[in-house]
Amino acid sequence: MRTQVGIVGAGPAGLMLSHLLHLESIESVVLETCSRKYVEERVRAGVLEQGTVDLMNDTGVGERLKREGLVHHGIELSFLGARHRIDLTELTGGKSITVYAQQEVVKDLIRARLAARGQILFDVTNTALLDITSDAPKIRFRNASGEEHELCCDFIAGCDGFHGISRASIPEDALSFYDRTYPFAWLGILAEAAPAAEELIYTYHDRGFALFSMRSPTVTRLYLQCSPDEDLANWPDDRIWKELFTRFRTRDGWTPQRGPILQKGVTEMRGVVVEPMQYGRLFLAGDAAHIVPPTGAKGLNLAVADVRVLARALADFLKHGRRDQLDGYSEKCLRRTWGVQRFSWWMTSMLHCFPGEAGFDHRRQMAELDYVTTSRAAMTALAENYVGLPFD
Ligand code: FAS
Ligand code: PHB
Repeated sequence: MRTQVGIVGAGPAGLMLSHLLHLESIESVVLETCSRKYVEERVRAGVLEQGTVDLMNDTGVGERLKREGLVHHGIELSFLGARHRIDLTELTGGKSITVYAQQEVVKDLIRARLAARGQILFDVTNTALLDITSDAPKIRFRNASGEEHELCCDFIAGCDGFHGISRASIPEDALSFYDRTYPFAWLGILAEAAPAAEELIYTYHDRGFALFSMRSPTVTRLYLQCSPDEDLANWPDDRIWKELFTRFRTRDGWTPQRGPILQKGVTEMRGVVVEPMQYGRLFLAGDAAHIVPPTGAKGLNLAVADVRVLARALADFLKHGRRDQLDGYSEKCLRRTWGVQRFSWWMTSMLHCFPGEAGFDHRRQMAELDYVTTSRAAMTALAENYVGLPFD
């Protein structure tokens, strides 16, 4: 088999890259270890930055997003029993976020690629990258029928997430690994319950952080801070709801609506960046190169930002023979990545209870929340990061 760009992973990064390359008339093949059903049902992110929404609309995959996405012009910060609105749109001169589940983005991109006769091979196993420092790298894999294949490429994009094989295919001494593990995790649920508020609510409570989000007019998405090694078996539905009501209740008595829990999961809170994001003809994008704590709603959006840069760089080389954008890929993506890490760290540090840091840090957090809900300058800084810094 042969293609111009071999892409490992059919998550947001891999699929968006394949779509953007197609628009540049560049061939790609996407290899995915899971089934189509699995990747289209995997519950993960929920918030799209303005730039991600614009890219989907500008490249012809935003139809359903326009119909079903929930456009939000603000978020709320809740602490000491009161909620404070941050007017994202007013503070950023018209930008907004859109609540639209990651699996819906994945479905839209898969549908668009298959409609354009793109190649996505699901259920592949034994993927291995070969000759990545040569001009003819290869991907060896076993297809769904168990047949061994070798895909000869001009370039390989490692879009296989944090636990994939791409980053692991780079010699350890060629990479710098930066890692911050937070002393807590998020227990997330999807509940069949009409959202009891219009916008997302990020809550600081002395029992721990909680987040109110949503997926549709009938499905609420909720998270609560828990210990990093939490066992879901210790969280029956009643305990989850009791804890959520305690953390969210404001002086006016507001709490989320209760309903049957459709899905539960624990997400670790970690910030990781590997440098550089390229090695020979292998380019890393998305979670394969970095992960961010979900407090800033950035993981999916950063993956899209990476592949927007990578698609342009690959097109410039493969169509015009110009190599400078490829050579500058990692530096350009790392600038945005570290800016997003900073914001995600700031949101996480402001809103979570850190074990053993009750005194000084608790009062510092109260001062931070007071400042960001009373200073226009501080609100603007939050808003411009939350809607997404402009693509440069
Ligand atoms: P992905 O992990 O999405 O996709 C990688 C793909 O590669 C997967 O489909 C995988 O099956 C495939 N793959 C792996 N190894 C392979 C191999 N050897 N061969 C072929 N294919 C292989 N972000 C937010 O902004 N908000 C959230 O609330 C949020 N919640 C999250 C919850 C969980 C449980 C997790 C794990 C992440 C969450 N994230 C969240 C972050 C998440 O949205 C990621 O940032 C996003 O999925 C990144 O997209 P990709 O880089 O495409 O990686
Ligand atoms: C979500 O809706 O899943 C969500 C929203 C905001 C976040 C993280 C997750 O910061």
